[in-house]
Amino acid sequence: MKPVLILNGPNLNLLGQRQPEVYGRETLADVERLCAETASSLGLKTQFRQSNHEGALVEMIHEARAEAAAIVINPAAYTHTSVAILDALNAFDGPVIEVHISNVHKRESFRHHSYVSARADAVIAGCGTQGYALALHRVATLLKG
Ligand code: DHK
Repeated sequence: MKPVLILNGPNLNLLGQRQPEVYGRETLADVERLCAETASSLGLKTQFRQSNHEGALVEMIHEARAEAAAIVINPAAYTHTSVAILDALNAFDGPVIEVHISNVHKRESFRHHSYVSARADAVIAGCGTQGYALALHRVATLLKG
């Protein structure tokens, strides 16, 4: 079974330190641990990656075409700007789940639009880092189907 790629966009390397009132106090390492534990309970494997660079994220999605069964992506700020990430996801055949730690719809209006949602099979926002675990549960269901 191929792994589920869990992809994190810009500034998420600072999770736990930046705006904890918005994103919480857990770090990205905590999220990676949560994902590994959740995946193992579901019989899935994960590959956990982060980049601050749009092109690097696009290339990781290209690699996933051959190497991953599904993608869980928090594109962070690129959610609201990146046609390139949308196009890359459109070239990926498996399930795609979009995750936002915060409820983007409760925040500034520029966060209300997502390019990635045009491709995502599901969108999870406002569940904190638990959103990643919820996304993996949905991936497990979709991969069984
Ligand atoms: C993370 C970010 O860095 C923001 O740019 C997005 C997203 C929201 C999140 O909630 O995980 O607007």
